Amino acid sequence: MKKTLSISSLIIIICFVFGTTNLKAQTISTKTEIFKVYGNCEMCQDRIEGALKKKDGIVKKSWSESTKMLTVTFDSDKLSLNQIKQKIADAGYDSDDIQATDDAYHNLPKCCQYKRAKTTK
Ligand SMILES: [Cu+2]
Repeated sequence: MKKTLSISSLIIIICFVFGTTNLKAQTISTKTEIFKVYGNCEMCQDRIEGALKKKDGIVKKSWSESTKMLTVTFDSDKLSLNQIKQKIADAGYDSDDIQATDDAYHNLPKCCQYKRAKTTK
């Protein structure tokens, strides 16, 4: 009797451990978004991608010089799409929703001062 009891409690423990692991796996929710970020060259690519950091919840990022599209995979529990766009704007780059300040834009090297879709003035 004692033996069967310990086996069933072992099963309960195993179920509990597996249950919590599953729960943990579910709470990590990554999201992938593709949107336009205005920029010119490889240096821009470094700056745009460099503004997005792993420690903030960025899993993957890739900006294309030819299409000006940024593909970003991130942990949506840690940050939102708007926060990502804000980080890019802080680095001096416009997206369609959130624009860089004029100061951030003018801090870019001349060759990187892409043609802005709309001026913030
Ligand atoms: Cu550039």
